[in-house]
Amino acid sequence: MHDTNHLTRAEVDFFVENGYLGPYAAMSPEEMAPIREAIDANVLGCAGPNPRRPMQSRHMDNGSVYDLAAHPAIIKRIAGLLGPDLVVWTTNFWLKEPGGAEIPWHQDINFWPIEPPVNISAWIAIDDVTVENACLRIIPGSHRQSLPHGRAPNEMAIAEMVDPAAYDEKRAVNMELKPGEFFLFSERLLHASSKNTSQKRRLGLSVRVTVPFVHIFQDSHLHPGHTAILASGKDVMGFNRYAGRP
Ligand SMILES: O=C(O)CCC(=O)C(=O)O
Repeated sequence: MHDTNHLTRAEVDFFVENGYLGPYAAMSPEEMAPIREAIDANVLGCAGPNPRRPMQSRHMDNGSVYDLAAHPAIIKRIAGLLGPDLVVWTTNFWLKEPGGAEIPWHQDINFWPIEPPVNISAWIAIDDVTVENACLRIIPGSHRQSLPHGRAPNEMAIAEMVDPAAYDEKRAVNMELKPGEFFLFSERLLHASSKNTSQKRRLGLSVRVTVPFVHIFQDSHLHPGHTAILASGKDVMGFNRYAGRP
């Protein structure tokens, strides 16, 4: 039987060439609606496992977030790129209320506590995400090069960015997504999002997936007690700490 969650050779080639893939639907907007309600009630505005960053690691304390992070529509597709043994090493909500700040162009690996740098992220739309409420923007093919990052202006939502002379913003693609849709992207794909100038909130969840031979600097760089998810297959390396559904 054909499993629609596995990738075709053409999809694999597209990812290798462009550094991203999708969008795909993990679920319908109707199926996402009760999950959004649970996230609004039990995640946003509530303390989480990381005392410094309440939007991070909510797969550790919330079953709905764990289920999104380990969703077969995501994990099976990533298995088509990284193989069957897969580790969700972190999750992060990205909430942009009306007026929410710009996220400048960056490559995630510049910021991350993993070695070696192997990762595919899934960005899942919890809300309806359009150009109007500051969807993610990406530059196809930008993952083939690691770019230096410098200080970003204070009004931006992250502290470091790539020099605008290093890329051509005219090549940017807007990743508009319905609730429940997601796309995949490499740890080096250049991406950004504008200030939210609309009156509509924009909420998404990033799910970061790696493989068992990668060391995650859990206690020292994420937060004490951090646990990852062994989302598929097995870990014969034993470098990292896992927990099941909360
Ligand atoms: O949601 C955003 O605007 C930024 C997300 C992002 O930088 C990421 O998922 O790596």
